[in-house]
Amino acid sequence: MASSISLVDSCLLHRSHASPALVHSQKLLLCQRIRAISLRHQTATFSFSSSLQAISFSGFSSHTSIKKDCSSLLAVQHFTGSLTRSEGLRFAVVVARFNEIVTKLLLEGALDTFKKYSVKEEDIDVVWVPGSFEIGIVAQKLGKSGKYHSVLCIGAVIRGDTSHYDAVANSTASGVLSAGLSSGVPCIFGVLTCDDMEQALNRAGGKAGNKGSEAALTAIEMASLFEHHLQ
Ligand code: INI
Repeated sequence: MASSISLVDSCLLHRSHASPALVHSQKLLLCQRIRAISLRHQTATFSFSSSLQAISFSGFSSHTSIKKDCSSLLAVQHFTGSLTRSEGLRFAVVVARFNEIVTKLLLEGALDTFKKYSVKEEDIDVVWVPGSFEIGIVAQKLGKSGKYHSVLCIGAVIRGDTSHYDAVANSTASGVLSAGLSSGVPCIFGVLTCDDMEQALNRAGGKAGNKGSEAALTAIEMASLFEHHLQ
C-alpha cells in the first residue's frame, strides 16, 4: 500500500511547477486514490464476518503531509450494519399467500438464513396476508409496534394471465417503501415480480438462488445498522 501511495505522491511532486489550481485538483485526485487504496487495505484487514467499524486511516502516519492535505476527506467515517451482531435483533416476516408455492420457498430461504446468522427462532414472527397488495399496511403496523428491528416482506407477483399484475406490483412496492418511511423501521422488499411461474421458481431456490434468503441478509444488515449505528 505504501509503495502505491509513494508512486502517486511522486507523480504529484514532479508536477509541482504546475499552476496552484492544477496542483489542487491533483491533490484531490490523490486523496481519492488514497481513500480507494485505504478502503481496499481495510477490506483485507477486517474479515467479512467482523462488524465493520468506523474506518480511520491511521495507517498513513508516515505520510504526514498527505494526511494534513487530505484531513477533510480522511476524517470521513463509514458505517455499515453487521451480519454477525444479530443477538437481540427481532424480525417480523410478512408473507403473502397468493402464489403460495413460491412464497413458501422464499420464506424457507429467509428462515434458513436467519438461522445461519444466529437469529433466534423466538426473535422471529411470521404474519400471513392474502396477497402482496396487503403486505404494506401490515408491514407498517408491525413497524410501528416498536417490537421489531426490521420487517421482511415476502410475496410473488407473477404476470401470467392476470391483467392487474402492474397494479399489484407497483402498489406492493410503494406499500413496502411507505411502511418503512412512515414507521422508521427498515421494511425489506422480498417480493418477486416475474413474467411467469418458471422465472419465479428459479428465484425461489432454483437456478437464480433464493431471493427470500437474500432479503433476510438485507434485513439483518439494516436492523444492525439502525440498532448499532443510527440510534
Ligand atoms: N397477489 C400476489 O401476491 N401476486 C399476484 O401475482 C397477484 N395477482 O397477479 O393477481 C396478486 N393479487 C392479489 C392481490 O395481492 C390482493 O390480494 C387482492 O387484489 C385483494 O386486495
